[in-house]
Amino acid sequence: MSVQVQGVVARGKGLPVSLETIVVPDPGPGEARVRVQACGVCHTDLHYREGAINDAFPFLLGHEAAGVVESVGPDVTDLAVGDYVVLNWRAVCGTCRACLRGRPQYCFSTFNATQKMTLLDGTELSPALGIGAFAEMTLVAAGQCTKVDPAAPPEVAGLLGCGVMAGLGAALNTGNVSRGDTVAVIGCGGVGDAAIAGARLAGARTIVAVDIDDRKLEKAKHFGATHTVNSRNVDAVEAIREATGGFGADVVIEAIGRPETYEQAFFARDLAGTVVLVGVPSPDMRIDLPLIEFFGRGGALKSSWYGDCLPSRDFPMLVDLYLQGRLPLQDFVSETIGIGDVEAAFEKMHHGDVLRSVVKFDA
Ligand code: PAD
Ligand code: ZN
Repeated sequence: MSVQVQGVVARGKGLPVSLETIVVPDPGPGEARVRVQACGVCHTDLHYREGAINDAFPFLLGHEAAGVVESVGPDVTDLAVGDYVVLNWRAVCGTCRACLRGRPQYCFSTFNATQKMTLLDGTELSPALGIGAFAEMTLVAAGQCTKVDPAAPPEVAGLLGCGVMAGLGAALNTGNVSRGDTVAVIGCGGVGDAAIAGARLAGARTIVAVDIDDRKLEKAKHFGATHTVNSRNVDAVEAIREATGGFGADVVIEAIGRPETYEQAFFARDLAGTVVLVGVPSPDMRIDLPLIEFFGRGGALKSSWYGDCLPSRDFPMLVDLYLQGRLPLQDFVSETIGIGDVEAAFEKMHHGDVLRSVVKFDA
């Protein structure tokens, strides 16, 4: 039997989101239906609402979530009703060219639910990142459910489903930050602060946080920044060089997704250093840099999709670090809100008032 629940829908470019009744089908083969307990508000949801990802409106937003498996499709064996899971948007296929070469973190053919959730009139919804978890119940591919220790509360564990994992992984996996490295992180929202926390976990020696909002820089120190730079007042590239013996950082992580900050990242790294772009640009953005600088500076220019994470490997491990007090995931949660408060949360995110607003559902 399909179920009807409330969900947060973006109906058109730039329109405020609305709370709508959505129809969630019974799980078919390879699918699972999950009772969502908490779902964080990520900047990517706002990108969807603004039409910056694609035009497949209406979207069912929300993708950073934890919950409990409510039912599973007939052939699903590795997941059971009642399992506590974090939802992921990288259910790897095991058979694409990336998976076959032993690089499943790049899987080019990840699984989502086959059936569509719909509005009451039958209009098919596009779930954000194949999840759609600003809803009391959502339908996903079984592989999108990663079991973690239920001792971690859902508003905390769910954050690993997107932004915090993206930031941690940008440092740990894509940037391969190692003990003794110097690191700079440009943009200290949830993603950037997670990159800072990741750099600290990896043993970075210097961690420079760059933002245009002093409140964000204060928070960044808490996650491990050793230096802070307000790039509204000073030149970010100069300041990063100054903090790194005049050379630039070994790894610079851009966590905004804008050409001007990418350019800062490009010039703020040491020779043979690495730039990691984890911020998501919009399709109209362009960058114009002298090609000789690409050659002359050497090193690596990388993008980080989802922190190059493997959910089955990384989520349980990071939850364990959290439970041991070694990763302050709880400090990313600025507030818990109701399902009707997502539009207001976008507004707060826009004004820099929060790291993460997390929608909590009644148990
Ligand atoms: P956020 O809005 O919470 O944080 C952005 C931060 O950047 C804020 O602290 C701003 O003050 C700061 N900022 C804005 N403009 C500037 C500037 N010119 N110079 C310095 N700082 C500035 O967003 P978020 O942390 O949730 O997400 C950040 C990006 O990461 C965003 O583009 C999002 O879509 C992307 C993302 N990527 C992945 C991935 O897999 N690559 C996953 C999740 C999110
Ligand atoms: Zn996200």
